[in-house]
Formats: sequence, structure tokens, C-alpha cells
Amino acid sequence: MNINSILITGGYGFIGSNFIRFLRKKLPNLKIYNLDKLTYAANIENLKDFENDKNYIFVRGDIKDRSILEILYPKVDAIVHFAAETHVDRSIIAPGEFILTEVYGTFTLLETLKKYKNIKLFLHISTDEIYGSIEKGSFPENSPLNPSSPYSASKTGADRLAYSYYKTYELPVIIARPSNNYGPFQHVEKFIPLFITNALDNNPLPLYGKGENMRDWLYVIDNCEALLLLMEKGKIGEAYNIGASNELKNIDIAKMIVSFLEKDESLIEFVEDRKGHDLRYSIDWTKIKNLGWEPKKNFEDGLRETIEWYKTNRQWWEKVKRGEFSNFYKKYYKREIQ
Ligand code: NAD
Ligand code: TDX
Repeated sequence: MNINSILITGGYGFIGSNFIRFLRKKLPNLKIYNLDKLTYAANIENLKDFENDKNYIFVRGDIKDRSILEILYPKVDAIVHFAAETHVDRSIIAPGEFILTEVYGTFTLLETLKKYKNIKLFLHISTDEIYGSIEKGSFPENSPLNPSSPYSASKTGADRLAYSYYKTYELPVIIARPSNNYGPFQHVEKFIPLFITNALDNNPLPLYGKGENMRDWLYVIDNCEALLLLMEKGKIGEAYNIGASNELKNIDIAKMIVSFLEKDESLIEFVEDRKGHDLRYSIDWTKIKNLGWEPKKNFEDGLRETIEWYKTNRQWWEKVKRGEFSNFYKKYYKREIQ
């Protein structure tokens, strides 16, 4: 597919900003539009080095605002849609914004797309959480969807809406369903960055329940490679799981983090479990493997590099912790903000 210009939604978030940087390296002449509302989860420092890039255009705006889409759509050949509310704990406390952004936001993007035949691809970023928890085995793409948090339920709505616009209106939709990403620029509300940054400051690491829950950890750059491959070789109308087969219990990751940082395991504090906490996510990613993709990063190396990144970018995360985030989670690092 010949793409000269692209619209990224949510490009100041964790995966979106890594993807923009990755695209710039792979496709130096690509014109990149980044439409981001700049919610609490965004960080404009994530793309500081793009300030003088003439082929990078940031537009502050909401995906629910059709008038902005009408200006941007005629200019681009493809869309990669990351924008979402993404933190499961927040969706349990305040689900409304998740429904609006995931469902109504994705609907607005798709509805506008009907008019613009110049756009050859709408790559929708879904998640492995839409399948729900599985005790044994792994979900292939055609498994029933059984989301269990307001976050994953609203992401399921978005995923199926995207599919329905392919099926009903023949729009060029591809759906990616990655597993848990980790790496640089991830917001400190998420498990791995929260534990690394708390441990660096000798603050407690709040492990939910017994720490037995398992996730499949995918290095963010491996995910970016998979997404680019889907742009090039994915089949319109199809959904693709992107996993890493790095399934680990939270407790084991917590122990790795304290050990790599040479801290004491007594920092790990078992706290009240997340409501409706999914025990295990596991996806079968044979379909994308058959297209020619495989994750490259070994988890231990990826975790060590991520720890190094948070160590050397203390200013980046201290600012975030002092901001709005601190009101939400202050009980976990009282000592730091006093
Ligand atoms: P993030 O929370 O770090 O960033 C989300 C970005 O979207 C922010 O920059 C925010 O400002 C923007 N945004 C939110 N609402 C918006 C709106 N209405 N209009 C425009 N911009 C808006 O998210 P992330 O972790 O980078 O996740 C990106 C995507 O990947 C999401 O769709 C998420 O569901 C999906 N995903 C994430 C993971 C993961 O482990 N992080 C795994 C699988 C799938
Ligand atoms: O303080 C914590 N303590 C803890 O034990 C936090 C924040 C998390 N956890 C546990 C809950 C999960 O079992 O760690 C695991 C990972 O938690 P999160 O980082 O919140 O990720 P998760 O809920 O698995 O969802 C993530 O992966 C899929 C992303 O946030 C989603 O956006 C993505 O779709």
C-alpha cells in the first residue's frame, strides 16, 4: 500500500507516541498528522524531538468532533486509531468517559470515513482484553468476546463497530488486538511503570489481590512492528491478535523489578483486589505470525531497558506524578508528595 500521509489518533499517549517515532524512522518522508485531545494520559514531551519536523502536524482535538475530522480526512491516505481511555481502574470508578471515547468516538471516526474514498486503510487498535479471562489455552481471533470491565466492554463495542463498518459499508478496516504493552513513555498509572517508579523512591508497590493474575507482556516496539506489517500486509476486514507469549504472574514481575533495582521485597504490599479482576489473558497470535511477524524482545531484557529508561527520565515521570494523577493515587505514594 502506497501511503504518503497518515492520521494517528491519540499520538501523544504511550503506544501512539512510540508508533509515531517508529514510523518516522521507517518512513522518513511520511506526513504524519497527530489528532490528540491531550487528556491526562497524554504527554507532549513524548514527542519533543518532533518540534522541528516539517512533516509532523499536531492537531489538538477530540475524535468525537466531526468538524475536525472533515478538515483532516481529505489530507490523508490512512488512519491508525489509538485514541481511547485506557486505564481499567479508572473505568471501574468512572466509566462514562470510556463509553463516550471508545464507542461514540470510534463511531464518529467511522461515520466520517464513509465520505472519504481517498482513505485506503482504517487500522483500529483494539485489545486482547475483549476476549475476557481464560484459565487454560489461548483465544484465537474468532473466539466469542466476553469482556468484563467497563474498559474492555467499551473497547469491544469499538472493535465490533469497526467491523460492522467494514461489513455493512465496505470500509477498509483492519483490527489489531495487542496484549499488554510495556516500554518507555508508558503512563505511571500502569502496573510496570508504577512499580518501577515507586521502587526507585522506596515507596510501596501496591499488588492487587494475591498477585496471581497473568498478562502476556509485549514490548511496545515489537507491537509497532506488528502494526506496520498489518498496514502493509493485513487483509481488509480481518482482526489480528498481537501477543508475545511472555505470560507472567504480577507477583513475579514485581519481584523482578525489586531485584533488578536491588531493593527489598518488603516494598511489595498486597492490597485490595481490583473489582472483577481478570485472572489471565492469553491470545493465539498464529495469524499474524503467518504474515511474517514475531516479537523480538526477550522479556528480561525489555524489562531491564524499561527500568533504565525510567531511571534516566525521572523528570518526565515526576511531573506526571505531581499532576492530576497524584490526586487519583495519592494513597500509594503519600510520602513522595508531602
Ligand atoms: P494512553 O492512555 O497512553 O494514550 C491515549 C491517548 O489518547 C492520549 O494521548 C489521550 O490524550 C488520547 N485521547 C483520549 N481520548 C481522546 C479523544 N476523545 N480524542 C482524541 N484523543 C484522545 O493509551 P495507550 O496505552 O497508548 O493505548 C493506545 C491504544 O492501544 C488504546 O486504544 C488502547 O485501548 C490500546 N491498547 C493498549 C494496550 C496497552 O498495554 N497499553 C494494550 C492493548 C491495546
Ligand atoms: O497498582 C497496580 N497493581 C496491580 O497489581 C496496578 C495499576 C495494576 N496491578 C495489576 C492489575 C493487572 O493484573 O497488574 C496487571 C496489569 O495492570 P494494568 O497495567 O492496569 O493493565 P491491564 O489492566 O492488564 O490493562 C492493560 O493492558 C491491556 C492496559 O491498561 C489496557 O489499556 C490494555 O488494553
